[in-house]
Amino acid sequence: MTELKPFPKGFLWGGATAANQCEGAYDVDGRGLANVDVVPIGKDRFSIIAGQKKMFDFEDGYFYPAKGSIDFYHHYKEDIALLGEMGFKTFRLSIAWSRIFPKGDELEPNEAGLQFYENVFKECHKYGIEPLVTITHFDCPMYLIEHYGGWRNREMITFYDRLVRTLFTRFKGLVKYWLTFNEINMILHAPFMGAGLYFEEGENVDQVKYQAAHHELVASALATKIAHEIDPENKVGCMLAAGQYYPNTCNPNDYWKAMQEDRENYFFIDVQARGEYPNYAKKKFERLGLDIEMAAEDLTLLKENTVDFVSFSYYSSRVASADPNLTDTTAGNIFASIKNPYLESSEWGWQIDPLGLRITLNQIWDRYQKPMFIVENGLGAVDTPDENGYVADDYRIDYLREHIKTMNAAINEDGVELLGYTTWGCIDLVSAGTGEMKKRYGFIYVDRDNEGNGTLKRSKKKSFDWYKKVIASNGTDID
Ligand code: P53
Repeated sequence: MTELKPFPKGFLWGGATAANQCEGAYDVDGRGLANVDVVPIGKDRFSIIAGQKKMFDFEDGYFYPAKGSIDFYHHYKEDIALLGEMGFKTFRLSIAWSRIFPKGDELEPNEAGLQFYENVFKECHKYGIEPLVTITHFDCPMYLIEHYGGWRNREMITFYDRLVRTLFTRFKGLVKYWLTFNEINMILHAPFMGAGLYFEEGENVDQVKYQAAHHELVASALATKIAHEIDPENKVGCMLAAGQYYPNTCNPNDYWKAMQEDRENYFFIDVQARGEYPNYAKKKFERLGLDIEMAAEDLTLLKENTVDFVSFSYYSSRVASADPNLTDTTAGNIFASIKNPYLESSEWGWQIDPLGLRITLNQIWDRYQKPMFIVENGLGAVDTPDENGYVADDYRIDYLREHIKTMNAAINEDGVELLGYTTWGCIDLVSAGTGEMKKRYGFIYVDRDNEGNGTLKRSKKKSFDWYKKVIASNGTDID
């Protein structure tokens, strides 16, 4: 038996989801249309999420997986009961903005949307589960995109302000852990999905992205301020799609390239956790000829309202090379990376690197010295259920076990401060990258396929009982 030193007392074990990838019910109880609804599965998906192909509404001949998804909207009681059975201490979920403000610029919220989340949070507390709430996990009401241009427009800050005030007031006492923007660095890689950005022909894409990033960073600081004012118990975190870059060789040029790639991602967290634009970013804007418009009060707001903790997703490390002729990149990931010959890959070409998690934890800790929270980690794989819906997913258990080991070492051997761990897609849901249902991460199997067929029946996989034991032993028994 692998015996690990215990995790800290009160360590928040759990799992994570996002509204658009599990709720379905896209037009129920007054919900408005959002960017995440209109991204279909199939070959056009990437150009749409990248803001290159315009698709602002449903079109014939496409399948939109988020419309129905696993219908968490109508199954939440059953689903949370299963998470409770596993002994979850926390459950990460996100708010669909367009359930609360269907168009986004209304003055009054939609009560039915608020009621839904209130029911969900109360259900969590029944089982002693602390909700961890992502305020926006990629969603942006379509109305705000069509009429304001999404996050390129400074007015978005006002709408976000209204959203967060509404949430912090209504859910005071029910929610204490908040994340402002899921994978905020995704704005650079998938700008339509990440920030409702669509680019016109000939536009300076970097200018638009970094201007939108500034608006999100200000909105995030403002949310942190409001959260603390409304309830000093609130803890607000930022959220990074993490994964350290390794240099492809010890050639200093490769190291330099890796450092630059890392900075492109850490830039956001540097602002959110340290409260100011790093010099390397200011210099980069100068070099690129970007002119980021800022209001007089922005820099003070950023400085005075840094986050309480730093959260991140981790699936893999990445590799950078200064050699332009190296084209052997990993498949199926929004983050293109050179292939690492020392690592194995998942069925979707994501490379598996448990030690990379320890490295990433240490890098982030060294950089910020703020408590951390791993809010996504896991293996997307094809599961083959037997006639009872049971899946012997040893591959998933192996993946998680190896990551839990290095996470334990980071805490107990290196001394990093980690609040908790929520595995991605604790119940099977729609993939963000590909829109597939077939790419599963869960402890709970959901009977639904890529075309939307299936009974939606939930069943436990082998990993369900395994994770239950991990949590019950506070991570000491991971066999
Ligand atoms: P999927 C890559 C591509 C898209 C979203 O991804 C991503 C990443 C990984 O960094 O980010 C997160 O579903 C995201 C989740 C998503 C998860 O990774 O493509 O926060 O919404 O589902 C896994 O396998």
